[in-house]
Amino acid sequence: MSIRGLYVIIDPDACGGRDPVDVARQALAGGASIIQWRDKRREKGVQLADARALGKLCKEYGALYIVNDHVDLALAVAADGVHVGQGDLPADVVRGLVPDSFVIGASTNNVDEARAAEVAGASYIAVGSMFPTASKEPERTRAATPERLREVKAVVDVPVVGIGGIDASTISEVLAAGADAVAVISAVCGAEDPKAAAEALVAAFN
Ligand code: TZP
Ligand code: MG
Repeated sequence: MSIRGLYVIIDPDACGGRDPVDVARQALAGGASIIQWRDKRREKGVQLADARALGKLCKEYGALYIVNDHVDLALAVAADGVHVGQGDLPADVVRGLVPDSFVIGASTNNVDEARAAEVAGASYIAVGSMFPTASKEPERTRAATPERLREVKAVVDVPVVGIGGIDASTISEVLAAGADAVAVISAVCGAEDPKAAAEALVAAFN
């Protein structure tokens, strides 16, 4: 399974009170090829049922399943991979804990971080924030640009994922900069019709 296409991050906070598993089902029906589970609020034991349900859904749809932050939760729900930020366990440490085939995604903001993450064993590099976003706390978000993504794409061999403030009106700019995949939260989780929103984003890849 490759890192390509629409990457939808399912964050319960962004689902407008709807069941995140239902939102994920709609995203997959709309053509998402990668799903990430991201729950910044609940303890891992409390997240477990939703994280498992998402894994089952991804198998049904043949989508890649990634868990944010927590390598133990990712392994516990038999996810395909884990996504780590600059403050999480680094990719080289995670590599020592997971099977060889495990996908490790790394959040970066610039060429130096991207290079370091690749050397540490990341399977893909996310670059953000492409545009302003309300989905992440401002003090934890650093600005990047599609041009920055282009620079990263030029120096790493692993797939590059654009993230942050991407919607149907901006996705083409990120793809034109060389993104292999595009990750979104609000553009799908916050949409009235998540399936239609996913379809509109997927259409930009064709
Ligand atoms: N990392 C960088 S920006 C961001 C994350 C998790 C938030 C993406 O959410 P949205 O709603 O697609 O801007
Ligand atoms: Mg993290």
